[in-house]
Amino acid sequence: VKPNIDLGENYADNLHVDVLIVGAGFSGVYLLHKLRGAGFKVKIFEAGTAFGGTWRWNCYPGARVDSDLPVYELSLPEVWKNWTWKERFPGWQELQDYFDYCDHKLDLHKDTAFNTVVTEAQFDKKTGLWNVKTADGRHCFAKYLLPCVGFAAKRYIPDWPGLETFEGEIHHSSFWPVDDVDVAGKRAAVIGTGSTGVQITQEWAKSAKELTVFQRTPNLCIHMAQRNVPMKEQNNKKVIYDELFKKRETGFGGFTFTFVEKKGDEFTEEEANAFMETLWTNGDFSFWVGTFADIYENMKTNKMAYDFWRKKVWERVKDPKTAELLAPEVPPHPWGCKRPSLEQDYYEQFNKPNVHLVSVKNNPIVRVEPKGVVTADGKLHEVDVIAVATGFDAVTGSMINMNLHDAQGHHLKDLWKDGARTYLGLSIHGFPNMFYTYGPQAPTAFSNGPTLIEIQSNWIVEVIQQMEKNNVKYIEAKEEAQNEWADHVRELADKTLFPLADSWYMGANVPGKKREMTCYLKGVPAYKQTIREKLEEGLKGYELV
Ligand code: N01
Repeated sequence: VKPNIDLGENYADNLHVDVLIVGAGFSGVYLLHKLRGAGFKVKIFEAGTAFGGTWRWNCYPGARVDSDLPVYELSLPEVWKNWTWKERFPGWQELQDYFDYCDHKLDLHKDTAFNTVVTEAQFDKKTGLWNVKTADGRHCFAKYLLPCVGFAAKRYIPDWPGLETFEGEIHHSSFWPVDDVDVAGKRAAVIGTGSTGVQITQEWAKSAKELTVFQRTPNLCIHMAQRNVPMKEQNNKKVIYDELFKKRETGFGGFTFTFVEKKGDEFTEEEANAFMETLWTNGDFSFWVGTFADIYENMKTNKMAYDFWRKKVWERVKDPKTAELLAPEVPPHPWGCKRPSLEQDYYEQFNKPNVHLVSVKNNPIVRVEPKGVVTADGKLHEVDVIAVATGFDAVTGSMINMNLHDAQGHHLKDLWKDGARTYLGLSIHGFPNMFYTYGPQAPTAFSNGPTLIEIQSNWIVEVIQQMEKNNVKYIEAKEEAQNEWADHVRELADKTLFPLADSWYMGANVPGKKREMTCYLKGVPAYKQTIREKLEEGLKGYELV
């Protein structure tokens, strides 16, 4: 059957598969392996040149993951059994090696087309097929389309006038040159102090002649207890890996730890300090998503964490003015309601004479000139190299970027102009037979990646298998069910302190973007239970044709 939508030049020569996956990061790799194993004809289209998704693009200096091993890897024994990491929090090079190893073990490349950018996709209800077009004019027809494009595929660069006139070297962190950028003997600038800006600062402060860090909002960073993990230690622990991979699905944030049951005011001051000290010593995200039960609901508890954190920073920064900019007395937002970064020696960098912190909170960057960056006070900050670490049109931007159209031809961008609407953070009404991972209205920003990705992917595989068994042509999320889910996601957020922060979680980092919570805030275990229930109740909320 030929779809009646703009066929390729020769339909018969086009690619025909059961499942087309877009993106070759954790989700794409896992889904390809699982679906192929279940007997489906599957292909991946990947814009980049190798496996790894975000870890191929974001190869800026110091890029490393904030989840410790072994939770930040796939639970596939054929991969983890003989794979050894070097560091507790692996860097981008190691992660790239890991993905190459996945390819080696799982033979992924034979079903992956690299350098393949999806430019348009639409489902045809008559044929029950997706028609997917690529930048180089290819077409693929697939019964199922799985966008696995992550939450950070669309970079955000402020529209500073004069950006193109800069005479030095300038790069956004997510489009970093593979050959890196040498700042030795140069004047460098980092714009933005999110997780990316913090990591670049830590590196460049050690090699640049001068480094200027432009900070709009301080990052409330947690200390990372980084260390080398000997192979023997990892191998000894592998006997409990299966157990750990199950356990990470029970933690709110997809980690093996979770919030304690006690609220802040159920601790004495002494107990609370001792508790926070223990979490701090862990040097991981337990200080963020393994802490007081009510930290994101109760301002008093939240402030207790902030004050503890602030003291830790002040102990490390010598100049009080700089310390006040990095860790102000009045919190810039409730603690943890913007993504905290894990840092190793970020704060110490500001004690160096070659490192300058410029607050652009009340004195914003107004333009870029050939010689550098100009702030509102008229000052030209002369630099040779700029790292633009201004983040992403996060969570919703990745899929909008794919130019997806619903079955009637509406662009996803228009459908979401007043806010994202999804069902279960997996499907969208009007987009039959499409399931996405690690995107809007799922725990995404609040979950360790591989944990959520596996939960969602296992669900997707099961749904596809059920559909094929029952000869279902297509499945589509019902509009009422979608509205209910979208409202639920918002209501959950409204009970918390998260809407008080101007974060990318809230879409607040991109001018003009609808301000709303983009992710599901009830935690990974509740999410897993809910999506499983819908499946077991006969795919409640979906229409099956
Ligand atoms: O982006 P961000 P990111 N003038 O949006 C500033 C993951 N990640 O790339 O806070 C001046 O967090 C902006 O200021 P403000 C992780 O989930 C993980 O750093 O909006 N500054 C902010 O400081 C992370 O959260 C890892 O006031 C401007 C920065 O740019 C997510 O990716 C590593 C500005 C953007 O920070 C995104 O992180 C890296 C302007 N006009 C990333 N516009 C690890 O696991 C924006 N900013 C370690």
